[in-house]
Amino acid sequence: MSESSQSRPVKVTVTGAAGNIAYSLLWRIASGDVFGKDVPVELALLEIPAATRAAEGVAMELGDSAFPLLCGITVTDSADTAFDGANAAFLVGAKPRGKGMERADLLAENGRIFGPQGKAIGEHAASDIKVVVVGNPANTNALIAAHHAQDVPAERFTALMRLDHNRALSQLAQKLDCQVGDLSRVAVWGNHSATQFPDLTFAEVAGSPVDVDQSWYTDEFIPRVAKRGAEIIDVRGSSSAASAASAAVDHMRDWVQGSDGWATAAVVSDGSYGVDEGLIAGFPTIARDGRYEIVQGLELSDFQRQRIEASVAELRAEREAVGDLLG
Ligand code: NAX
Repeated sequence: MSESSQSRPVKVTVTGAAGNIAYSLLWRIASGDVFGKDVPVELALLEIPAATRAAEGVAMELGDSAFPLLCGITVTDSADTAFDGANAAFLVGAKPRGKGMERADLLAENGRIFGPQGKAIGEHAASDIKVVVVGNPANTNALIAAHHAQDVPAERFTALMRLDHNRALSQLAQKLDCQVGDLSRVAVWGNHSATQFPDLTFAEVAGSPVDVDQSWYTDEFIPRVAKRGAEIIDVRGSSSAASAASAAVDHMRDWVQGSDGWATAAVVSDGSYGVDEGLIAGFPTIARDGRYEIVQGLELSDFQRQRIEASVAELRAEREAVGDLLG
């Protein structure tokens, strides 16, 4: 990490280490894509007991990849061990929605995972810990983890909305027939769910305002980005994994090394733009000096305010549903 000396390894915890996303993510971390090409990495892989053997297999393959920067791997089912001394954590493992499960049950089941993991982070992680929650419902899981991590500032807990951001960039680049790298000032507000608001109001292509017709924007672009996860499942036959891992790499790399302009991250709200203080919501952010800062001073239209409010209302309802875990 930027604040560590280059010879000291950064300690990184990944939960859900035997799962699909981790199978891409771990290789990117070990190759130096997140913390820098000259920063050694020590990995701690956390799994449930039934999957630790599979995680051992993942660790064997990581070893077989002979990464010069990878200087140690621990596989464990103990959160206390996994987060011991951690400088960064990717909380990927989560309880999937079972058949007939209500959203409130899903929230509660995941609360039972993210509460104890937050507590273990508070008790054992390094003082510079940075956490990104990937496991769904990511925003509220991050809220629960932050609540249980005593003495860790809430801004160290974030949730992944960079995949939504990247999906928005990709759709817009296809529409404008330009390169993703030509685009800037795109953001996704709210929850990592179908209520999210991918916002092109401030978007620029090669430094000039983006001009797209309103019906494409509201009837095609917004729903397509918001429901892209379901589209991938339909076409690929399983959920987004490599793209989610890649977005998690982008999220943590920018947090540690700084972003190139705007990037979307779900961070703890300071009350900006009418988003209730304390909720973990997607905002336009800029990462610098090891912090995600919410872009301030944007003038919002009624349309933007309504879209943001619809997603924030869902986050508020999720927070209420897990109220007993936040008491
Ligand atoms: P998998 O089911 O392939 O892997 C999940 C792994 O987590 C399993 O190996 C399981 O044993 C483990 N696990 C469960 N509970 C655990 C616990 N308490 N401690 C440690 N490990 C635990 O799922 P995968 O495809 O990797 O997806 C992981 C999560 O990411 C899911 O919740 C998924 O919904 C979420 N996603 C989030 C995205 C985002 O942008 N925020 C996009 C992709 C993905 O949908």
